Amino acid sequence: MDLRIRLHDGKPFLFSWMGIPGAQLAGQLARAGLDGVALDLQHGLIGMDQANLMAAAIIAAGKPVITRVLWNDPGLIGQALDFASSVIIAPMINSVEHARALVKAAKYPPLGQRSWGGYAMVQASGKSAADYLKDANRDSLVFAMIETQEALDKVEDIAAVPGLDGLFVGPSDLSIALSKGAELNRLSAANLVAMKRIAEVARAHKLVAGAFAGTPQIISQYDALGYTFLAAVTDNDVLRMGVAVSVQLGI
Ligand code: 3PY
Ligand code: MG
Repeated sequence: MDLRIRLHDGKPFLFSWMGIPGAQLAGQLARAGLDGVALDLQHGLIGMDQANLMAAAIIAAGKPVITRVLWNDPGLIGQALDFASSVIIAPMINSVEHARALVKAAKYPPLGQRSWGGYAMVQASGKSAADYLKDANRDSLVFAMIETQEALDKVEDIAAVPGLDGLFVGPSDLSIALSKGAELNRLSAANLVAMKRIAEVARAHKLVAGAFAGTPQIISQYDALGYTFLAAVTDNDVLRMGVAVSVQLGI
């Protein structure tokens, strides 16, 4: 699958979102039918030593690895790309400077200054090192998280940063920011207004619009606003709901 073409084809791309470490679980989720698996290295409990094993299990199942890095830091972004993440999501991108630093860390020259090294990514691509380098800026996609008032104020300028591939809304943080700390509500009225605008800005700049959703109801509301790259369900919720359903059925 050509991920860049797939992410721009306008159809929903739904992925699971993992915070629990473990390659077995990652492989199972990758085979469970969604389009990809995200590793949450910001708020999940996954360290780099587990993340690379989980990435290998996801790739072995034929799915792309999406990594939400701990922070917009060139070392962390480089490691996530080296263990063969196809998509980087960076939290709290609040300015043009943050977005430029993100692209600089994630793309090779001439777009950025990604450092060469590590071979998991070359092996996972099935290409020679030279061909991996040739295609890397196209095949490794970078999303800037929009989840603060500052980011919202600057979203047009952030979206215009060359080399960025998408905007990814963190609707929990966004709702906290827009309510000045009063509310955690991924579907708040203020969120929906802001998210409609963010999706329009993304479209105007030919960027993919993504967001953390987490439930079928939220997926359909964000889908209606123009979001196609959606975190659909978390590992924690799969376990919690699985237990609840099993108990109801008396299994
Ligand atoms: C948010 O909603 O703030 C996120 O970062 C996604 O989990
Ligand atoms: Mg967040």
